[in-house]
Formats: sequence, structure tokens, C-alpha cells
Amino acid sequence: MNASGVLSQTVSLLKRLQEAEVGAVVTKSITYEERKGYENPTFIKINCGYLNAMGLPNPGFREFLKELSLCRDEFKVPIIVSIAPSEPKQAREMATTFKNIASAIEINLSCPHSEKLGLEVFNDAKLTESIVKNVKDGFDKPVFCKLPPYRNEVLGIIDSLDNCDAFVVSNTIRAMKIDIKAKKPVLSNKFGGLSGKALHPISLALVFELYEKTKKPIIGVGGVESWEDAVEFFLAGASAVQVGSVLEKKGITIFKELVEGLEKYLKEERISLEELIGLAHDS
Ligand code: RRO
Repeated sequence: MNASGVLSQTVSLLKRLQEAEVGAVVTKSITYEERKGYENPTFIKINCGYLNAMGLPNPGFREFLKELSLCRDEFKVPIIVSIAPSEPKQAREMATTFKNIASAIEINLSCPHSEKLGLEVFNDAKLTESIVKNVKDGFDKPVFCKLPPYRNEVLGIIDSLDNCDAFVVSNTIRAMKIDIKAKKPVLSNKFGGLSGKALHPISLALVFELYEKTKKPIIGVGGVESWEDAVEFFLAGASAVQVGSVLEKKGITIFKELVEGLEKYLKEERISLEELIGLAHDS
């Protein structure tokens, strides 16, 4: 599946995504109210990956539901709706609203650069717990928590997220680029999230550690650019992977490349995908 936010900002992009070999599509994070997002530049390439600070541009949950409902029948794969709530009551209302359309809800607890959203919510353990509980109460299908890549904080809170059904590991790392001629940060928001190559080993290590600490399924995300990167996530313990930044570079054909590479590897290694999951822990 795609990572939230990449080629999934609109319903028409989601429809295009599902033409690729995806198991599911994940929407851009949707907030209670409409958000315009930040001014450009919002996305830049740097030498170790990408930096973004889009600022959660989205039409708000009611409008997004309307758009999605209009073409519900055109979707052949499950839709995972990513929500970015600030507080429990709104979180529950959003989750309930999508219950006839979403196969799962992914709660964004980790956007690294937005006020009162994402990481700021995550840093308040009680608020996070209450949001997850409210989403679970309002939605009778699986609820995923998308976590930040910060090991100590994640391990500190993981037990209190017992209400959710799976973890998505991980969102981008708070980061920055400075233009040395202009002598100021390049992104309009100054801070952004680092994704791509540099994120992969960091997310991978967290997936590996979480696999030993939780029985819940883990979805690995961060810098998957090749089937080998995906195999690493499975070996670390992920049951599925999401693909983000590379979609910007290669487009949706990357999914076919990943599936074919993975199938060939499994055949050569005479192993099933189920057997591969977590295998790096036995050695
Ligand atoms: O929209 C964004 O700027 C954004 C989000 Br919601 C997120 O979760 N992670 C990220 O790097 N950017």
C-alpha cells in the first residue's frame, strides 16, 4: 500500500493508485476542519532523501467523505482513511463518519511539524490514549496508530496503546534544510519531515524492537525504494509495508517492481511471506 499523503491527496489520485498492485490505499491525513496547507516550498529533495512540510492540506472530513462516497463503488481495494485528530470527541466523530467507507482507520499521531496535531498529540500520553479509545469506540473495524520514529518515546507509550489493532512504523523525522546563500530555512514552514533513504534504517530498527515488545501487527514504512528494502521490513517483523517518497520519483509502477522482486526472492529462498515475517529475530 502507499504511505499516507503520497499520491493520495485527492480522491482521483487514490483511484489511480489502486490501478497499481496495491493491497490497499491510504488517504492523505484528514482533519476535522479544512486546512489549506503551508506556502511553497513544501517538498524538496536533499542528498539523503526528501523533506516535506505540506501542512496537512485537506478539505476537512465532511467534504472528503462526500467526495469519497461519490465514487465508493469504483474502488476495488480496501480504503484506509488516515485521520489527524486534535482531541477525542472529534476523533470519534471522524471515525464514525467513515465507518461505511473505510476498511480501517489510521490515526496520525506523528506528523512532525503541525501545531496541536500529530506529534504534539503523541507527546501527551493521556490525550493519545483517549483519542485511540474514542476512535475504537466509534469504529468497529481495525484501527492503526501511525507512530513517530523516536524510539524512547514510542517504547514509553506503547503499552497504553493497547486499544489499537496495529502499528504503522514510522512517520517522517523532524528535520530542516538551510539555504546558505539566502541564509534561511528552505521550507516555508522552516521544519519538515525527512523521508526516503535516510529514514529506512531508523524505521527498520524500530519495527525490529517493537516486534519483540508487542503482539500486534506492524506495518513498516520509511524509505522503501526496492524489494530488498521491503524484505528487510518483513524480516524485522512487519506484516505489510507502505511505500512513500519513491512514488514521487518512480510513480505507481514501483508496486509491480516490488511485488515481482519479492515473489522471485520468496521462490528462490523457498519460503513463504508468512515464514519470512520476523525471521531476523531467530538468528
Ligand atoms: O502533511 C504533512 O505535511 C505531513 C504529514 Br500529515 C505527516 O504525517 N508527515 C509528514 O511528513 N508531513
